[in-house]
Formats: sequence, structure tokens, C-alpha cells
Amino acid sequence: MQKYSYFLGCLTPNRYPGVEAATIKVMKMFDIDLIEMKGASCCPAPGVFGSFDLDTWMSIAARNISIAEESGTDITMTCNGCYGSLQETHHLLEDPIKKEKVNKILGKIGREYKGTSKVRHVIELLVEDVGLDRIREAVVQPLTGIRVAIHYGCHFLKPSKVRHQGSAETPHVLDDIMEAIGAESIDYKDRNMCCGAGGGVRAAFKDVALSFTKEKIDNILEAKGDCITTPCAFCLFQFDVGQNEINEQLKTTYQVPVLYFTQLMGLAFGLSPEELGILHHKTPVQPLLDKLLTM
Ligand code: 9S8
Ligand code: 9S8
Ligand code: COM
Repeated sequence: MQKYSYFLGCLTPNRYPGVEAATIKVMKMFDIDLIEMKGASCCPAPGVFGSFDLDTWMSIAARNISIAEESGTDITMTCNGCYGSLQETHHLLEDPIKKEKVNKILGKIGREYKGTSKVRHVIELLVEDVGLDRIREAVVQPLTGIRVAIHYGCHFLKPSKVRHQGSAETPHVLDDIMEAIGAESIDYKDRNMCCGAGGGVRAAFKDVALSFTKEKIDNILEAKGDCITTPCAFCLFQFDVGQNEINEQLKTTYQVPVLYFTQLMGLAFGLSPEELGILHHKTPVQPLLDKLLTM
């Protein structure tokens, strides 16, 4: 069994424990053990901390990575923001001058960043290490007939010269996974547009954030999407909770189910909605489950 440190970040454990459960269970099916990182903190959020003070941001991120280094494992995560912080810090600290500066700060708390743990999004483990063939073989309940609207999220794709997720303009890694589990990944207008929440926008200007979310959902409905999926816990939160906020404000009735992509994989692998924690999402997922039963 290969071991990976699972960097949870803030949203996954606090708001979406089902994402944590689904991801651990799905990865275990492919002999990948996700281990807890004792003492990990906020990544810290790239669009917030990173925009204000790079040294503070990098030092906190480097402290988190050093926890994985201690256990001799690489590090993975289920949030694009966390991926952005840790992956970019790993990249920036290839510069010896920056590394020395950060280690001076970490030295005050008896820690050191070495750079020995790789930082990889859980999608990378699934596509590169597990492979689409093994994913296809694990399917017991193909999601045939389900029209999935993928939202990749900004930090997954950009800056593209650091992220290496194929094309930042026409990404397809998650499309490939969705097709491997039998679902149909649909095209819709402005697919790569931000969900609205990132960069502190949700915290500072909620109406602006929600107007982005609404525009995306309208585009998804126009393309007849049955559900939304994403590789980012923060985007998941914005679409799931955001639809309810829009409905309250505008007296609308948006109800497009939102699932983390490993939760959709779990359904295709025969895990129950309870095991995947999807019944606790703010926007009910029942319409999707009902459609699955009729397929
Ligand atoms: S940690 Fe604190 S706020 Fe958050 S979920 Fe993802 S980004 Fe990193
Ligand atoms: S949250 Fe997740 S990755 Fe971001 S910045 Fe724009 S999109 Fe939603
Ligand atoms: C979004 C993270 S995933 S942040 O709000 O841009 O920092």
C-alpha cells in the first residue's frame, strides 16, 4: 500500500467531511493509503494570504509541507486553493535564497523545509499513478446518461507553467475520469470561469461572488447539466451553499446537485450515498440519485 500525506485544509474537514471520507475510500480501492497530517494548519489560502504577504504565505505553507517530510511521504489534497499554496511554495522554494529565508523563520519553531516531499493533487494520483484503465475496471454502477458539468476552478489550472495539468484553456483530465466512470462530461459556456468565491471575494463581496456563481449555474442549466462536479472543496462549497443563498436573495429555485469528483467516483464504484456523505450537501443530491436509478 502506497502512503500519501492527506492535506485536508479548512473546508474539507469542517464543512464537507464526506469529501474526506469519499476520497480516502476511493483511494484505498487503488491501494493508496491517505494518512493524517498531525498539526497541519490552514494552507494558508493563496488568494488571501498569498496576495498580502508572500513570505508569510510561503513560510506557513512550508511548515505544512515539512510535516509530510517528517513521515517521508509525498503530499496530496482535495482543494485547489490548498494545492495552489503548497504546490507553488514547493516550486518557489527551489530558489535557494527564498528557501534560506523561509528556513530562518521556520527555525524559530524548530522546523526545517527540505523540499523532499512532492505536492500532487489527488487527480494526479488517479490519472497518472492509478490510470484510467484501472478506474474503468473498478466501475460497478456506470453513471450512464448522467450529464456532468465540470468546474475545474482557477487554482487547478493556473499559473499553467507551474501546474502542469495539460492545457489551462482546454483541460481534460477530469473529463477523462468522468468518461471512465460512464458519465457524460458536457460542454457549457465559459466553463473555465471562476466560481466567484476565490481570492477572498466571497468573504469581502458576497454579492459579486454569487453573481459569478449564478451566471455559471445558468450556463450549466442551459446546457442541460444534471449535476456539477469539481476538484476543489472551496468551489464545491460555493456552488452548493451559494445556490441556496441565491435562492434566498432572489426567490429563485436553483437546485443543481453538486458533488466532489471522488464522490461521483464512489457512486460508480458501488459506495452508498451515506458512505460518501453526499446526503449532507446543502443542495439536495436526491434528483441525481433518482435519475441514476432510472438509467
Ligand atoms: S485551507 Fe484554510 S481556507 Fe482553505 S480549504 Fe483549500 S484553501 Fe487551503
Ligand atoms: S475557488 Fe476553488 S479554485 Fe477558485 S479562484 Fe476561481 S474558482 Fe472556485
Ligand atoms: C480558492 C482559494 S480555492 S483562495 O480564496 O483564492 O485563496
